[in-house]
Amino acid sequence: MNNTKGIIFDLDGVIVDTAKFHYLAWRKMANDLGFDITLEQNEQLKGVSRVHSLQQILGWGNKTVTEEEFEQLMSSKNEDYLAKIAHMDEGDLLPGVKKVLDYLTEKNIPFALGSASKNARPILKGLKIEHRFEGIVDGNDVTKAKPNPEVFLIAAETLGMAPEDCIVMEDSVAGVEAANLAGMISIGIGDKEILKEADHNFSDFTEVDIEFIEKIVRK
Ligand code: B16
Ligand code: MG
Repeated sequence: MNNTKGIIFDLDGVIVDTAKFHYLAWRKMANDLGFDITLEQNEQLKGVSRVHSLQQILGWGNKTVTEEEFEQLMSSKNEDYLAKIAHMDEGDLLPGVKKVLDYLTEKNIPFALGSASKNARPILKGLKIEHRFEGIVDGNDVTKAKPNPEVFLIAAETLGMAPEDCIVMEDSVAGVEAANLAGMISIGIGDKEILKEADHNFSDFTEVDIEFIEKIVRK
């Protein structure tokens, strides 16, 4: 039996800085429709599924579109986003992430992915870390988006761990809420003021030291 807890990583904004590319792609779409979205508004889109992000953005711009146009906007935003992240490789891991993943692997501490993104697998492949996750749960595997805890509960199953034995690393308000609702330990990566509901906070992974990980994974 494993005597450590498990870790569930969010992807965008935690392992890799794709958040800025989501923003640029949504912003371009909004601009094409005749309005703009701010960085503050973008905070509310982090961790939020593609469908819900578009609904939210169209609401901000007071735009109504047909179902067909909605699908078209989602797919052109995604194409634009994929073009922006096409050349990602190991060098795009956010600072400090590799050190933590290496430590977890060395100590046999299991970890999984719990991401809202439907593009998670190709991104992990590009980063060359796909094989290191015990389980990968992404936007293709869930029916309910964050802040619903479904993605993290399935990720806990892939780890064979009870929710209270899982620690979630998240950069979004919706994701921290999902982790808390799942009964997991939540760690906010990013602005402490924004992620104030998290159990622990760090600005980024360079601040997360090995002693902290050692302590928090202990059962
Ligand atoms: P996609 P995460 C989330 O990923 C992003 O934070 C969010 O901005 C994005 O809209 C969502 O994935 C869906 O992404 O369009 O690639 O399916 O942070 O949960 O890893
Ligand atoms: Mg995220």
